[in-house]
Amino acid sequence: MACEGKKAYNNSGSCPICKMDLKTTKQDSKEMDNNHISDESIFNLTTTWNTEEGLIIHLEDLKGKTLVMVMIYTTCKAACPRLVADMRNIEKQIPKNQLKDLQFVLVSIDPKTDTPERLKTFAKENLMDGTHWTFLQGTESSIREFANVLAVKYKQISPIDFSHSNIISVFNSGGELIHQQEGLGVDNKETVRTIIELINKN
Ligand SMILES: [Cu+2]
Repeated sequence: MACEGKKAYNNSGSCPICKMDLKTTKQDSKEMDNNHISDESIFNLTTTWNTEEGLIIHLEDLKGKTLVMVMIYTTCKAACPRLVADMRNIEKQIPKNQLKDLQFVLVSIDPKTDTPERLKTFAKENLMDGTHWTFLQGTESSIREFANVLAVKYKQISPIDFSHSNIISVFNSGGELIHQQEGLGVDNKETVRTIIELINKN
């Protein structure tokens, strides 16, 4: 509630100072906090992405869920199969009833090969076609921009191969980077603990 001045009150009635009738304000402050995106949020990236389901989305569309993200390419024979296994290993340790508050996101670094169709096939082959899995195809520049935020480095080293960092990143529901694990088959206790903590906080 607000009167003509700048003060706002939780109750209806009249302003105890100026005695004017209070009017309902458009939005209460709690609601405004929920809509706020901090400067550090990946939701500030305005690029568009194609999902494996053929939808066009902004990263902001992922808002509201804890995010576990990794950058891969589907034809990788070396590191990516192990990164995918690591993602599934993390998934296994999350209580089933909490998976709805979580989104696992795999961003391709090879948008030429990894079309939405190709990503869909890859998702099915790897039993990652549940609704809590999302695969994204971007453009060369949107992928590079996203990688920079994650401090992921990658480089095309042959027509079919890339060298790349092996990093799994955890974001809170506001799109802020909270935790990263680097390496393949590393101890993921801390990652799982962080994810569950973020889900419970949300
Ligand atoms: Cu790889």
